[in-house]
Amino acid sequence: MAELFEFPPTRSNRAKWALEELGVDYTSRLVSFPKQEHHSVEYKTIHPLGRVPAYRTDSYTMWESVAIVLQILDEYSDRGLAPAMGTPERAAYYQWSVFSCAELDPSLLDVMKHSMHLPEDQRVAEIERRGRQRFTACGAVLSTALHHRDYLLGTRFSGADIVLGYSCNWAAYTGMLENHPALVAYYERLQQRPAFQRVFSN
Ligand SMILES: N[C@@H](CCC(=O)N[C@@H](CS)C(=O)NCC(=O)O)C(=O)O
Repeated sequence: MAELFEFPPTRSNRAKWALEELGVDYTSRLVSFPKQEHHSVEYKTIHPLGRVPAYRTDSYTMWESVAIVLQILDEYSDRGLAPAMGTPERAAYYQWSVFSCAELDPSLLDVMKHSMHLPEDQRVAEIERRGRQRFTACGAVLSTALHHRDYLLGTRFSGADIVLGYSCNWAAYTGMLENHPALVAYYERLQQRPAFQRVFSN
């Protein structure tokens, strides 16, 4: 059976959401950060950097939250959460999925660390400021993309919404989502999904 190595509510929730949307039979393997299990020699045979998520099946082991989402949705392509290869919809699907982890996640991490998580004497106001600035620019781009659209690909929910939806959850936690009403409305739609509720209520 497939195994998800996770520590909610971190980025492992992206992979978990995809599994829950599809109803995949999987086993959750909790990797406790407080117990430093992610730094154990054993866990580093699963993820060499000691991070979550990681995903293991009978035939492969992989890590990187977005890559896991895209892989799982391709394995269940009949479920329609991943557009067909080579289509314009697939182009948008790749674009927004990579945009979320390459542009949004780093800015969210900077703001979270330098305004919330690091001890005060280690926080750098300039890093926080630049993170907020970068998120604001990305939020404006997303607001335009989502104008008159329920989801990134239009009326159809896809894996790109799982990837971005996790970033929205993170942005709400840092207090940055509320400056972008279109993103707030989009995130509210995602929160209605039973799979989202199963993942984020724990
Ligand atoms: N780009 C990676 C980031 C993975 C990552 O940094 N995960 C964090 C939790 S959100 C983690 O495991 N941190 C533990 C550590 O770095 O020690 C992904 O999206 O999977």
